Amino acid sequence: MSLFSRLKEGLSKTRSQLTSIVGGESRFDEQFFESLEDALIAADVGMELSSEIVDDLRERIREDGIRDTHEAYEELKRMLSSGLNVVKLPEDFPPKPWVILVVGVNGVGKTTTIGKMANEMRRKGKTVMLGAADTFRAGAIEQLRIWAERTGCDFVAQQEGSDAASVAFDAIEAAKARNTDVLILDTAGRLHTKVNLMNELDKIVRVIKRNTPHAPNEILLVIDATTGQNALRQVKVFNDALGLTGLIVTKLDGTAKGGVAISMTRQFKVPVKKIGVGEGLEDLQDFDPRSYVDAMFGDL
Ligand SMILES: Nc1nc2c(ncn2[C@@H]2O[C@H](COP(=O)(O)OP(=O)(O)O)[C@@H](O)[C@H]2O)c(=O)[nH]1
Ligand SMILES: [Mg+2]
Repeated sequence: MSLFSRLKEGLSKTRSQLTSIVGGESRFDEQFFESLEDALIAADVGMELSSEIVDDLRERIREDGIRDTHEAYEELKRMLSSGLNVVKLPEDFPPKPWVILVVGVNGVGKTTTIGKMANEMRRKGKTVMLGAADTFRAGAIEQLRIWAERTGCDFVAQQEGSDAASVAFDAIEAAKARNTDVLILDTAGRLHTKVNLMNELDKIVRVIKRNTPHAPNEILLVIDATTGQNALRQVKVFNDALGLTGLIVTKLDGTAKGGVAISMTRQFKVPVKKIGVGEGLEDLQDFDPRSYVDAMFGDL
């Protein structure tokens, strides 16, 4: 399957919800705009942003003399994708090691996404090390070890309950010693309190920086698309605490809420760099706004 068809399949629920709400409107009147706004809200674009987008569209329609629902829908897609930037993870990783810290609440898909990213980088011929800085549960360490084996990566871990920053330190030292291209660090999504978690993550960042001033090169927050608008809250909390370089939106397969990728980028100016469209090794893609918007909206 091509990347676009996989994306299209992933976003099919969002798309069919959107087109079924808007598609019934053949007349080009107030009702059309109301349906459109409802559809955007249902797809999780967010209340405020949805009404802003529809207002912008009305204005554009007036200026350009657009006269039917199909043309208006195409214009909407153009507007949305031009407002989003393409920001990819770099293909080359000087200076070594390129350190990626992956953060996010429990169950969003951090460890799985790390496996997928590692797979992609290995395919491009990079040497990759995975560091198990989620020391909260033994299961989490084991899960990452399995991904390291599957993808042919080096693996660094300590025992369950050990200091996460110390694992990060060990891993970065090992990556330097082996001249590894990329080090990806997994982290916990839940500790006894949220304050504990943010302190732990902050400590990991400080320990990495002190050891290797150019690192961490990326701090990526993983967001589960099915979470709904609470995702925005997560972006705010992690971004305020750590200063994110990018977002990864997972579980876009089988959710009707693909709009979350749009509302997050608009609100926080933190780019979506990768999207997850399934549980398999290959189910990770770059975020390309035009393809994303096309797959999400389809044709009316
Ligand atoms: N459908 C789907 N499931 C995913 C995706 N990414 C992760 N998952 C699943 O989400 C669950 C939690 O993933 P995990 O990586 O353990 O999350 P973590 O707690 O953030 O490390 C697992 O069952 C994964 O297979 C995705 O893109 N699509
Ligand atoms: Mg995990």
